[in-house]
Amino acid sequence: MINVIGLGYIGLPTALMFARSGVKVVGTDNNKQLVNSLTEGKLTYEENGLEKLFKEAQENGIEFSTEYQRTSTYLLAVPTPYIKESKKLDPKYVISALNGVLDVCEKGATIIIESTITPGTIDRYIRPEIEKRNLVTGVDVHLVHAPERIIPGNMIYELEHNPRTIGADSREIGNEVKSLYSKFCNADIIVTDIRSAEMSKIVENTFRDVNIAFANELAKICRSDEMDIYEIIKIANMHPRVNILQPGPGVGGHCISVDPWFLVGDYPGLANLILAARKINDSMPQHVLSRIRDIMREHNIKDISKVGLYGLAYKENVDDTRESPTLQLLERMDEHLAFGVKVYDPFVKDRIVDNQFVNFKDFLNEIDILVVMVGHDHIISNIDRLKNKLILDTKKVFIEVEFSNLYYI
Ligand code: SAJ
Repeated sequence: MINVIGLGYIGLPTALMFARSGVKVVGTDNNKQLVNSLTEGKLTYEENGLEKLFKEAQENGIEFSTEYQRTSTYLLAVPTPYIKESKKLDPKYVISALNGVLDVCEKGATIIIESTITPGTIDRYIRPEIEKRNLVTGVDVHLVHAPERIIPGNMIYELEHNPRTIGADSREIGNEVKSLYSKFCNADIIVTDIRSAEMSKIVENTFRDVNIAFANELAKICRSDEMDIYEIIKIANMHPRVNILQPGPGVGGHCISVDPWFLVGDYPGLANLILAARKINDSMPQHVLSRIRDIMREHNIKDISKVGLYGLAYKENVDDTRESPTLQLLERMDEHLAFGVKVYDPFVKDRIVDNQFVNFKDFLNEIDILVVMVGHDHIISNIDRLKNKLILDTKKVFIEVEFSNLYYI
């Protein structure tokens, strides 16, 4: 039996995949409400294919509980937030989950940590907790780091098809965990040491952040000198060894906008390019504000409440708003006492910010400038309703010919 600790964005689908593949699974979370709703068969967030997977896992007897279970295999998928001031990872949830496990686990149990952690976290924070109890790693418990790689919006497919990394102290345990994941993962699974697994996860997300920053910096350069960034990226990408990503209103989500900070926090003075990239991506909401100002000036619009931000999620077709560029932008506006901008997102039904609309028609009726912050399919399919708006399309979801009043970042 596997006890999966933490039933959020990663823990839940992973627990369901194991259950579907025939492994006995108990999912544990200290959020009673979450456990109750899962037990009643209600999902807590939307994701492609999650409903179907949930049903199949239920048919295979998955259970949910607030209690840690006594067993030989644990999977920890709890949050690893970062401390804003120091930019370092805060391991408090992993430590508390680990202690919960150590209270009940069988001798020789394997504890797999899926949560993203910085290089050295297991040595610095996890092993000492085990030693405090006079337990010996490799005898009383085995530690494994198996970082997740799935992308919101395509999680279920990627759980099955993405290659994985297993970091373990011994090859034997690494191979055991590899065969466990092979029950649902059809791609290559590489077994390595724990520090390499920790570092490679952070490196993957940092690679993407740096590359998005490059696209964003180019967008600013092109804007300043009236060049078409999209045309330039299209041409440059025809080179067989060039692959520039897309500029946008900023980088959100709990991974790419967070993980590079761990390297900055842990290696000050060394992580220079990484820090610069973070700063560029964090400056994009401000750049969008400047673009809104340009458009307001050009059209003599003085009232910010005539501006509507479309999209609160951090990217297209998901309801996840963590670190979203729209929230970053609203924060900037708040700092400058600029209130009244309207907001709408078809995926975000709860009101989480001021002036948030739940009805698209009402939202459109109130605004003159529509700022597309997120390229949900919904906005593309509603293109006909936008003809009389000024549009700032920060994600390039619309092409020039469709509107006369279309602006890009
Ligand atoms: N973005 C751009 N331009 C691009 C691509 C993305 O501005 O060309 C923005 C998105 O709009 C979004 C942000 O970057 O705001 C991040 O989105 P994403 O789709 O690039 O990635 P995430 O955060 O959803 O998921 C990432 C993935 N990591 C990599 O691609 C290296 C995923 O595989 C990881 O599992 C996930 O982080 C994680 O949990 O670590």
